[in-house]
Formats: sequence, structure tokens, C-alpha cells
Amino acid sequence: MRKSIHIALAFDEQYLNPFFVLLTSIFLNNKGADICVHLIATGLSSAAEKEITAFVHSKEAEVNFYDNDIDDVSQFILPDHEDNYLSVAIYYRLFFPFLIEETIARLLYIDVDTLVVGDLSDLFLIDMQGKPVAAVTDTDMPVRRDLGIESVDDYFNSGVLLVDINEWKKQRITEKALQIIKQEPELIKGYPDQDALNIVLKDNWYKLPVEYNLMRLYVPNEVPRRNLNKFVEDQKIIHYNGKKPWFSDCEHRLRYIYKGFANLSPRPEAGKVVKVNLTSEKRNKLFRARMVEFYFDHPELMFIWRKLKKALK
Ligand SMILES: [Mn+2]
Repeated sequence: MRKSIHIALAFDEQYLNPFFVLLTSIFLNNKGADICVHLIATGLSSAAEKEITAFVHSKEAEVNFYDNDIDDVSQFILPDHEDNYLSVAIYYRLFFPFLIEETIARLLYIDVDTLVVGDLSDLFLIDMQGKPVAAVTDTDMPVRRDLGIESVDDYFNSGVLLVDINEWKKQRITEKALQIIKQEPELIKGYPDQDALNIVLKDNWYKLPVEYNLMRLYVPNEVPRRNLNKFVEDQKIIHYNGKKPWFSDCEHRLRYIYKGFANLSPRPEAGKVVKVNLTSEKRNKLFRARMVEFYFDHPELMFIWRKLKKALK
């Protein structure tokens, strides 16, 4: 029997290209499953909506669009990030459990700054042990004592959320998260949806292996580039948290695979890297990060260089 997987994505029109790339990656790596995509997309033209529908149908998958009343959501405060990559779309993940058909038991929410590089069907079979959500620890964060969380391991990233719809509703997760977002905007100003969910779901989420949300810091430095493809084979979802792979200052080591998926998507131009103008401080930081990569990518060159340095002394 073919397995069904339900995937929820939320984005606004400025993320249309990355959305197409992500969708392409999902289809490429989940050919054995019946895929149903649930979308909250704001600001889309009807042409874009038609294009999405045609693409999904061409892959023999299903798509459902949901309207979300933007006024409900836009009253929440958005954090003032320096590069402002957050939009109200970050809140949409809270609404899916109420929008989808009631026969759906489990839903996988994925951010659109990701690529799916593996089979996701196992996620729909794991025993979540009564938890409303399964997610991956976010080690990119300091310990969030301000949220009452005492260990780095106990804070999850909200970019990939496997939701048990029944438990989620029964435990009123949306209601509780919205209450926090409304009442304590100061507490959660950095990552509002993620912080609110972490408060609400404290000690009440199932820990997924990191391959389901492979953030920047989960890519080991010491794997040289030539072995990274092998490393990617064992992953499921790559998450470009922080700087995105379509910008020149992306620090995620797996940024190089993005272009390949973009080229296979209906939007190959999404793989083009846009140059970002950086302050000299940030340029230096990026340069150091690139040097570290170079060091591990070319172990033999570094070996020669060290010998040479010794000889020159
Ligand atoms: Mn993200």
C-alpha cells in the first residue's frame, strides 16, 4: 500500500521561488508516497496559484489552498531583525490544525527555507508517545532561561514540526501560543512563534533525530566537501536557518546543493546567488568562516602548507 504524507507550507509571495524549489525536492525524494500539500500562501496572484496547482498535479500529488485572514495575524508584533526575513507567515503554522480536513491525523509543517533530501514517510509511522509535536533541538540558540528552559537540548526549532492533530487540539496548543504572543510580546521578541511554542510545549515534545531538521550547526566542519554528498544522503530535511542559500553571505555548508534543486524546479532562477553588501566587520566574519571551510575541504593542501611553513622558518 502506498503511504500518504501530508505536508503543510506557509509563505508569502516573496518566497514563491524557494517554495517551488522545496516542492521539487519533496517530490524528487518521496516518489513512493501519495503526497498532499496544504498551503497558506498570501499575496499570490491567481496565475501563481494556477502554476502551483498544475505543477503539483503533474507530480500526481494533491494540493489544498487555505485562506488565512491576514488581519488576524498581522496584529502580532514582528521582531525587528536586522535583515527582516521574518514575516507574519511565521504564525501561519499555528492555524493548520484547524484548517485541514478532520480525517487527517498527522501533519508535517516545514519552513520554505529548506530542502527535502530524503524519504519522509517514516515520520508518519513513529510513535510520538502522546506528544502533540515532534521536532529537532535548536542548538543555534543560547540556553533560554528567559523562557524557563534550562538546557540547550530542551529548546526546539519550529522550522520542522510534526503535528499530532488530535493531541494538538486536545491540548489547545494554538490557543495557548496565541495567548503568549499577545500577552507577552516582550518575552518572545526574538523568535515569537518558536519561543511561544517552546513555552507552551515545555517538556511536552518528542525529540526527532537531527537529520529531520539539519540546521547550520549540525553540519560537521571536519567532513571535506568531497564527502558531503555522501553525508547528505543520510539526511532528510536541510534547513537554511539564518542566512539563505540564495544570498552571498550564507554560512550553511550545504548551500551548494541548493542550485541543483533550483535547476530541476520550475524556477531555475531561484538558484542564482544574490550578492549582499556587508559591513567590513561582517565581511571579516564571513571570510573567517570561508577559510575554515577551505581548511577542511582541502586537507592535503593544508598539510603541504604546514610543512612549507615549517621549512620557511
Ligand atoms: Mn526557517
